[in-house]
Amino acid sequence: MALSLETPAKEGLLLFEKDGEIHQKPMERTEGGLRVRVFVPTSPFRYVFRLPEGFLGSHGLEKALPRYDRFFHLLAGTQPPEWAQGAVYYQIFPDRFRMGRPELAPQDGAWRYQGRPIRRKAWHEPPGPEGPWEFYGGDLWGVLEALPHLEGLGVEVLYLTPIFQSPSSHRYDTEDYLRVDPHLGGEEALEALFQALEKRGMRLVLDGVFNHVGATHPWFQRALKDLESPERSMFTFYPDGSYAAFWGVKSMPKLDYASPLTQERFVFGKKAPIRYWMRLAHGWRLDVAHSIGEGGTNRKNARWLRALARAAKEERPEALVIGELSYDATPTLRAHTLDGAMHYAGFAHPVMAWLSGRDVHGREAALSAEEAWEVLWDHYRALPLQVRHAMYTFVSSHDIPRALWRLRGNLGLFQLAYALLFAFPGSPAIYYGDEVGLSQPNPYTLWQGDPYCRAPFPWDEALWNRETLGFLRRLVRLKKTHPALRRGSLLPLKAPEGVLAFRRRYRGEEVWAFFAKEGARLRLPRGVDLLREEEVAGEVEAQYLLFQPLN
Ligand code: ARE
Repeated sequence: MALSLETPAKEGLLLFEKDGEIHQKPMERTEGGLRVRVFVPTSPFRYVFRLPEGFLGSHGLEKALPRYDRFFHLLAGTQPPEWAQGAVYYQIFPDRFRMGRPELAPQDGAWRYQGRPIRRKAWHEPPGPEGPWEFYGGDLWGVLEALPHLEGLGVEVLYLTPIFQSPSSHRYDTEDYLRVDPHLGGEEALEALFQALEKRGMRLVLDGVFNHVGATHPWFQRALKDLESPERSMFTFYPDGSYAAFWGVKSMPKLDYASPLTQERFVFGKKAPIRYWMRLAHGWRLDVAHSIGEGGTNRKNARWLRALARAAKEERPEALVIGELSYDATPTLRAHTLDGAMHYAGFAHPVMAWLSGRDVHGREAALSAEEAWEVLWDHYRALPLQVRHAMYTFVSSHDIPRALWRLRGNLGLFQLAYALLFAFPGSPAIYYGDEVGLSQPNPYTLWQGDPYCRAPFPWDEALWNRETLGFLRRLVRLKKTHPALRRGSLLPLKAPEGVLAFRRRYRGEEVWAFFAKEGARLRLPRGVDLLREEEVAGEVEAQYLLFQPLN
């Protein structure tokens, strides 16, 4: 493959690791930079450039040969699909987005979940503490109906939290992987939605809950009741009769991937859901990916993530498989596993801790702009090159409190958060409702995401914040029309204290981004304020600014 580097340097060497040795290859001078062709024998392939002024690796120029974890890290073969590079997502929690067919909604008390009857709520009621028991009746027909709204916003990929048959309203405790929940409209609705998305060139990413099953799943029921059943091997039972489960939650027994039956049913078999549904979806977000197989950044975890990703790609070569990696995602992604991950530790957490002064649980977490930047920059550099633009980045999700609420309704800061999201490398995700200013119903003292961040989408347009909607539309458009924002590399930018700033660059196009919680005075050359679409130069007061220098 060809590696090139934009540099005025006249000569340079490529140094790369192979069979435990560092090999070198001279680079050729071409217009605009240096270039070298190299056979990539191993994956990951680690390399640095030797330039007259020093060694250039993922952490910038260094005087001495850097440590391996500061080499550029390339994964041969696992390229995230082209469509996922910097794509704009929209996340939907199906029970709460839109009711297309009211007759499909579960009736009050229709069944019992963990011994208690489920509840039917009216669309305008705020979610209460009974989260998983509360059903609003959103369905996939509703999502289909809402496509004009989503197209208007400009989003390209829909990510739906689980849609397969489950007894709870979040549907993370699957009862039947091969059945789209009838209350969501069943397979017929999924098929209709998929066709409609394809027609518009949009994509669909589903939530793959393959770390655990629901306790009501027949496989688990058999394992529990019949010690001789083959299903017994799929789970881990302890001598006292208890069993391994997601976070000790009994309704979510954890799958044991050492079992050939688990492997067959979730990875290799034709009916493994990850394969089976590739007919009606373009990709997967793997739930609790950091824990699949065996938790932690170890080989067993990496092995099964890799196998799952391969299974999806065997059915659909253009499939995307990203993971929910709740903590540092970089070691797992460097181990040649997935196309990307939900960027909690390297984006959502530091950004929101900086802007709100609190961590995701509401504890005091006073990060400065400089400290927040250090976290972002550190994670970015540690990511393999290919996955950087496929990272699922966000500020709100179905598991954490909504950004607007964390920022106490401060619209300026909320817009800053979203502007930063769209300016940063990755695939930005809008959590349903954020675009119209949906917040949380509970008082600020009760610091909780789930279930309060899952309020129904307000379809009464009188409740919408039009300014926020217009603002997000502009951000989406900028991401889609500026290659520097979509595909560009990330570079630091000097700025006054308290300002988080960086540059993005792609083939000659450059965008500068500035973010200051308290606002700041910036000195700029002549250029364009991309959000306000006006020329600026000299001193500018701003809380956030996406700026394109003119030369
Ligand atoms: C339910 C109730 C909760 C209650 C909980 C425990 O709703 O109020 O506290 O039970 O009894 C799903 C449902 C949840 C449900 C849960 C358990 O959506 O509503 O909670 O099942 O039944 C960590 C994990 C990460 C996980 C998050 C939630 O590492 O894998 O916590 N996320 C996935 C999904 C969830 C889903 C499940 C896992 C289970 O996205 O929606 O929950 O299938 C910081 C923290 C991390 C945390 C991360 C993200 O980084 O340090 O610990 O991740 O934020 O929140």
